[in-house]
Amino acid sequence: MQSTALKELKQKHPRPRPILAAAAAVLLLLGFFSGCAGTGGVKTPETKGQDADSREAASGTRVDGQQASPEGKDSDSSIGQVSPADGAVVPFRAALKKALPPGWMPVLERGMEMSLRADLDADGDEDAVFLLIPSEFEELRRFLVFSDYSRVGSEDEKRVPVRLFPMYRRDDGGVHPASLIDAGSGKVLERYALRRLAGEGEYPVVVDLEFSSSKGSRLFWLVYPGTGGPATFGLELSNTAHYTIRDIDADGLQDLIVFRRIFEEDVGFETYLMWYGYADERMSERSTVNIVRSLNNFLDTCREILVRQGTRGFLSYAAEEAAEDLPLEEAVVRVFAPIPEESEADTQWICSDLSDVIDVLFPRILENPFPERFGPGAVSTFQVRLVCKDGQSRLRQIAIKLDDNPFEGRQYFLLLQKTTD
Ligand SMILES: [Ca+2]
Ligand SMILES: [Ca+2]
Repeated sequence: MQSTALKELKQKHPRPRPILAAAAAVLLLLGFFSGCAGTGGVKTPETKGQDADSREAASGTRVDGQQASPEGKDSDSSIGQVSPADGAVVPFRAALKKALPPGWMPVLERGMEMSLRADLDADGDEDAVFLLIPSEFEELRRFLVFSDYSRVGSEDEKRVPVRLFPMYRRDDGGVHPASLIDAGSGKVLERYALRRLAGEGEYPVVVDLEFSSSKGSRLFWLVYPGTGGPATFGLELSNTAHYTIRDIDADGLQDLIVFRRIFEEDVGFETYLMWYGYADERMSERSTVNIVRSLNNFLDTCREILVRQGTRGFLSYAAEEAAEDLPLEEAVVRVFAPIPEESEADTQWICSDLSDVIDVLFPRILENPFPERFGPGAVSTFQVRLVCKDGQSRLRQIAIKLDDNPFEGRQYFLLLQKTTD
């Protein structure tokens, strides 16, 4: 599915969201979790992890083995008449026609009922999930129209309720529709795709939807653990929030990290990082940290330790671990590196002796200094003033690293910077 691939691409390189007035900066973020009806019939998860999209994209052939006809006609036959053991196809679309609830219609792509295909219940047979909208929204029936981001700005567009309609294939070759699942509603459906949190061929499998509106976006996941019924997970994100998906704790499962930027009287623009992860067959919130307040706290503590315990205590608290292996003087000079544009005479100088460093003045941080979509390598540099016992002082540069997993262990540390020689 080309358009699905495009959506994925758009998620990785999203267009800038419009910045709303401060009054509209109120952010609503809520996670909700609820179980859905079980799918039953669970067997050993020995699935192939192929999904319909990749295979369709690769071969131009429908997953069920049928060529998409130019007219987009569905030539499926009746339900459960053909056994997969015969090498024949499973007629998901025919089953959809028979089971379609009154008042609902499937969203189409290239004239075909759009579905995601994967072995959702891990019984060895591929299943399908169709996307339904109310019949009154017929003008949005084509995914191309429903996903058109330019509709976000239009005033009169109503939110469209969306239902997921899973269908499970059984050993007898028959197709069994499950209950409709409320996937929420939205103005523009930006993405309808499969996502595998543990990698290709592995569970959980996620049916991933994202809606957009002028106020923000809404994420809906239907999470199939491979060992039972799916669980739902949703997030409402205002325009001052966004998310990234990556394995933040390196346990092999992708995580969802949300960034919320909020103005707070005593801080400035604070940024919260919220970690949602998969455990116990569902997505749930793991941990939350803030950026600005915790960074100021870190710098305050660094200063306190330097003043009270001197440079050695300071380094062991504040600097990256490799600093322990360096001679004290070199470590100090590399943590408090010369300002690049300073003259050579200035660059080597801190104090006549390390024990003469009696204070350090850090800047007050007023907003998140790290790249919005931080990842490994998120570093921010600041100028600081080192004060010597003789009353002299010098500007130096520190490089603060936000840890790759700021939710566990220490959130920040100071990097050893390059020396000038
Ligand atoms: Ca299955
Ligand atoms: Ca993880």
